Amino acid sequence: MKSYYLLLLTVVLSGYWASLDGQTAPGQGDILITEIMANPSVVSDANGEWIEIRNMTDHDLLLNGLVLKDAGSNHHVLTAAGNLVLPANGYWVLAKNSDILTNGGVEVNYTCQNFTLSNTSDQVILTTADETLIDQVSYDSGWPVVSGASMELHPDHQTFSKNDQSKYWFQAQTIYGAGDKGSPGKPNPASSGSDGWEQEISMQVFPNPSNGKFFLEVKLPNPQPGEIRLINLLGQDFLYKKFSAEHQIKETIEPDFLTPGIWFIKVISGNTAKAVRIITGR
Ligand SMILES: [Ca+2]
Ligand SMILES: [Ca+2]
Repeated sequence: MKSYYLLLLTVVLSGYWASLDGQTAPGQGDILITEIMANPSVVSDANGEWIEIRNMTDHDLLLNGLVLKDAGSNHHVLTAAGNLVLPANGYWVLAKNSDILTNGGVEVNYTCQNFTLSNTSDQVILTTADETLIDQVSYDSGWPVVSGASMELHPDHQTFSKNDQSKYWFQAQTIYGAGDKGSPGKPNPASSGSDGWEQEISMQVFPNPSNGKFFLEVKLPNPQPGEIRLINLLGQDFLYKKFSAEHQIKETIEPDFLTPGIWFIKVISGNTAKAVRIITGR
């Protein structure tokens, strides 16, 4: 009987040590920066900024000693008395304020003071202790940084190099905690990509209703090539015109097929889309 327990203890202990051995230090691309909340709205930036990272490997990663920094003066070494373990395929949220009652309702895995995120342009750089790059993201005003919503890296484009490009980042659409939008510590929803940046498109249609001739004015803060589409109540979608990357688009819309009733004008530019309902009374 005694030898049975000894055997059991040996098995349990060896499993324990094996799992410690299984935690390795990350290399390039093993961890990706997948979400950034630079401009919270329900709480102050000092209380509500956070970063989400994801373990892209199927083994646990040890984060002790890693460096989180920007191209300026922000520089933080991840430190703890024990092991900082980012689980296999798991997510972590790093934030300045880990108090869920005052940080906008975010569950934080690691508190990282002295790291701030600009609302216009900044860098998030994660390296090993010896400065080997694990991942970095550098954003500027061409990225979807808006008040009250994080930027989410699209789930289909989560690679070391793709997250360097603004076109794979989207304004979050799902509400968390106290009311801001994002998915801290959770997979980024694919749906974010369908109507990201919507708030930033300004679109005017006049007169509306009209006898069939509409004037359209669109302002795009982040100009990218796109198209104007007309959609009827059955959801049938007609390409009306393509446009090149410009800040302002002015069009007169008067196609033959615009029969009396309700239609939608939809403007799609890069990852941005906006639709307006129009009524023709001809
Ligand atoms: Ca990157
Ligand atoms: Ca997320």
